[in-house]
Amino acid sequence: MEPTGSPTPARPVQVTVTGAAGQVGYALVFRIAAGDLLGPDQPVVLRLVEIDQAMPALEGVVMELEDCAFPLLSGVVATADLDVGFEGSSWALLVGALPRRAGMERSDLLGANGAIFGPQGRAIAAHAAEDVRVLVVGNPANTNCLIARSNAPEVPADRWFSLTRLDQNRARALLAKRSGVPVQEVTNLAIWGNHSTTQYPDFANARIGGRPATEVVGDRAWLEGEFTSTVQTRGAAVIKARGASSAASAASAVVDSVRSIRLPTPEGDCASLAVVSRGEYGVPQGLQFGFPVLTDGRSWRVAEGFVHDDFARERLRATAEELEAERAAVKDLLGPAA
Ligand code: NAX
Repeated sequence: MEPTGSPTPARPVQVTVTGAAGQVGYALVFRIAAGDLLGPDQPVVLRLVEIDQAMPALEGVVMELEDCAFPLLSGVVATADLDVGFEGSSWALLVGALPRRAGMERSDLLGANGAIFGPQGRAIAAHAAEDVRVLVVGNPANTNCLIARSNAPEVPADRWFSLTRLDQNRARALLAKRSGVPVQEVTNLAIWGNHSTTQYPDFANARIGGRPATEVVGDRAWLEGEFTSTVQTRGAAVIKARGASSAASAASAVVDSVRSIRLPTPEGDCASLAVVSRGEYGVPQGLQFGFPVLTDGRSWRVAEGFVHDDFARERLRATAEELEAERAAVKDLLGPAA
């Protein structure tokens, strides 16, 4: 007989991570297994997806996961088969992608990655759990997400997200450092548009200690110039310094993103996520676009009331134009839900 008063253990949630043997994957899966993603009481089964060539390395990751003896890790599935990888998945974190190689044009990169994300979208629609939510990390993340979503018309459009949280975290940290305040005092910081150098880190609507960031910083030229370009090019700066692209900070941003989707947004703040545009703020419909998002933990909406001056409007126009060009470049890969 069960001892009385013992809580019923929660059923494990299936979490899929593609590209799990890569450097973001390696920084991410241990945090998920430790309970950072879904909380300290929620057991998980990790479904790790890789390409055939990376399966031996993935086996090593699995060994290390076992060697951590995580109490919340109910099981690990390592596979190169998408149908198995997405079976019953409630969270699909699409990290795996092809890196840009020397001589590759951006359109080649879009095409090569698009060929990965169409089949993944179809496999998610066919095999994932009814409540599946998808977060795309692999670059070009917004357009890869659009490709996957458009190939999965059975999965509602509001279940698809791509990562702009790393940019938001970078921007918040930079403003906190400049102002000499703890990072949690920097709130309401939206990243608009594409996860690329055209993104707009919206300092004008951000707050520091509850006051407008523009007032606290008191240096508009720095905000429009050095601040904006530092956020936009931070990824390249990390590569230059480390000899490899952001990994631990990217994994941390994935954890933050999922938490910001499944937990209510704190009062006066917003989550930065790229979501399907329904035309908010004049953004072309159907793009996967970085917006400030508010959620109650079940459904989300784009935050209203962000004010844009000419500088901001021009930034939004440029990043929307880039995403429209990306959408045009992959039009042959888009599915029926585009
Ligand atoms: P790595 O090259 O270290 O790892 C990528 C992994 O994906 C490899 O193990 C590879 O075998 C696997 N892979 C390739 N094709 C696959 C497929 N079809 N199915 C399953 N797995 C596949 O890259 P890493 O540094 O981990 O970065 C992963 C992706 O995240 C890249 O596209 C990168 O550009 C992107 N990033 C996006 C960020 C964002 O903010 N949106 C920030 C971090 C990161 O740079």
